[in-house]
Amino acid sequence: MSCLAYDRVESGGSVGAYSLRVDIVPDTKDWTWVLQRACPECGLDTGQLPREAVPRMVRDNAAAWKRVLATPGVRRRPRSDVWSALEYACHVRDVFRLFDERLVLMLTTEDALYPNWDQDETASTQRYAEQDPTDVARDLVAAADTVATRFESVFGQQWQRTGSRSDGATFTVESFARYFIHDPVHHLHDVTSTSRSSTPSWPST
Ligand code: NI
Ligand SMILES: [Zn+2]
Repeated sequence: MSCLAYDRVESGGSVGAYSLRVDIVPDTKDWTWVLQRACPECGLDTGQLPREAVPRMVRDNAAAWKRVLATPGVRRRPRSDVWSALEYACHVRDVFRLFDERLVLMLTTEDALYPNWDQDETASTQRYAEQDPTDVARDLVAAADTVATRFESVFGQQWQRTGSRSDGATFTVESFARYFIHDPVHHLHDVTSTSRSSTPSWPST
């Protein structure tokens, strides 16, 4: 599975305001382009979002995941190489936690450098597929509330504080907020889109 939060370092050039890598390889796909244009899959256009909308979007998204996790079949993978709804939900919960940690780092240190996170390794070592959907729903909602509250606390010049990934992609708190919200929105689309049974919308690795 590939995802915007993936940040293993690979060779790549940097162009443009967000250090977009253009010579991407499949398993290190860089999703910073979601800051530049609407996503053709989930439809979210992060550039059109008021930054103040992010906390409410996070909470709405978490509420939707809670509904998804209460339906039958959440452990079923549509294909062997596509995550189940449960696995996606675990990932989204961990994205909420990870981005809250990164936001704290940006708010408390100058030019923060994010520690690496390997989402596929996490999915494997944390045994996403074996987790309990009720526990995951509870923890996902709690993690969403934490990061939403953190974004609500951001004010004034804090929006311009910066952080960087190890691949050189650099964010302000504002672009980080836009970049962040695409991930849970996109994954909710992944698991609720009607085409899911036949066409995985997310590249696998
Ligand atoms: Ni993701
Ligand atoms: Zn998307």
